Amino acid sequence: KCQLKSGEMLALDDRVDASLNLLSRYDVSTCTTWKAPIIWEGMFDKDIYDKAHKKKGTSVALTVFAVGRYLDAYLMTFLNSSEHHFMLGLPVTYYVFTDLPEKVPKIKLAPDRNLKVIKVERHFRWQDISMMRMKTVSDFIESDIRHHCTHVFCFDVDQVFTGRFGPEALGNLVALLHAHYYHLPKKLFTYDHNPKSKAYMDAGEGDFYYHAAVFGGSCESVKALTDACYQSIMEDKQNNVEALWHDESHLNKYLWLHKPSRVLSPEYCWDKSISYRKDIRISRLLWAPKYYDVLRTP
Ligand code: 2GW
Ligand code: MN
Repeated sequence: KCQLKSGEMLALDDRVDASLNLLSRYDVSTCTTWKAPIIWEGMFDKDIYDKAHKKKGTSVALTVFAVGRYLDAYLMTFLNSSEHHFMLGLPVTYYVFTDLPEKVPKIKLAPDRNLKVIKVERHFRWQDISMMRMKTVSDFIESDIRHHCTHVFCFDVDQVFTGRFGPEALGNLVALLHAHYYHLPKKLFTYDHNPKSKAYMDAGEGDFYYHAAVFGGSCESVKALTDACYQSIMEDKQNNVEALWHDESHLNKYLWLHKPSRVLSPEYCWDKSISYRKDIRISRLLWAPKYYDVLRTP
C-alpha cells in the first residue's frame, strides 16, 4: 500500500508505516520529495497504529510552556482537551514549564498519564520566552525525558485539541505544515532572509513553511534540533540580530538542512479563522483565540 505512483517505496519511520495508503488522498500531496509521508486524514488505519505502538512500548512526553498570563488564559483548556485526544492508550507525561508552579490547575488525569511541573524563569521579552524554550527542552530531554519516554512532542499552549492526535503522528523527526502557508508558493513563505542571521535562507531555498507550534520526534532527534536552534539563537544574540519569526525561523532553517522523516498536514493544527477548505477533513488541534491586547501588553 505504501508505494508511490512510480512504484518506489516510502522512507519508513516504522514497520506499521507500510500500511499507509498514499493513494487514498487524490486532492493533496501525501509524500515529500525525500519520500517522507505527509499524514492526512484517510491515509492511515488508526487501530493499526494504536496497537503497534502499544505493543512496542512507545511512551510520549508532551512539553508545553505557560509563562505569565498564558497560564490562566490557556493551560487548563489545553490540558483538558489533550486528555481527550492526545495519544490515548499510550503512557503520556506532560512537562509543564511555568514561572507560577502553584497556579497550575489540578486536572484529573487518566491512568498511565502523569504531569510534571517545572519552574522556569520569566524572560522579560516575549521573544525570549518563546526562543528560550529550545534550551529548556533540550536540557530536560537530557536530564529527564529520555529516561522515561521514547518520543517527545513540543507544543504552544494557545491551542485546543478537538480530534484524534494519535501515534500515526509519531516518527523520528516530525514537523507540521503551517495552516496559513501550506497552499502558498515558496516565495511567500516567511523564512528569515537577513544574511546576518543564522536562520538566513536564500530565495528559492526551503521545502515547506513549518509551524513551530508543534514539532516532535525521538528524544535523540528533538535533542539535536533544540540544541542546534538554541545555538543559532545565541549566535544571533551575540551578533545583535534576531530572526524574523524568532525560534520558528531557526526551526525552519534546521528542518531544511535536516529533513523531517514525517510531516503532519495542517489538520494537526488548524486555524478556524481560515475560510472553509475542502482538503481539511478533520481538525485535530485548533488555534485558540489570541488576546494580544490583554496578553501582550506589559
Ligand atoms: C508570547 C508573545 C507575546 C507575549 C507573551 C507570550 C508568551 C508566550 C507568554 O507570555 N507566555 C508563554 O508561556 N508563552 C509561550 O510561548 C506559550 O507556550 C506560547 O504558546 C509560546 C509561543 O508564543 P505565542 O503562542 O504567543 O506565539 P505564536 O502563536 O505567534 O507563535 C508562533 O511564533 C512564535 C515565535 O514568534 C513561536 O515560534 C511559536 O512556536 C509559533 O507558533
Ligand atoms: Mn501560539
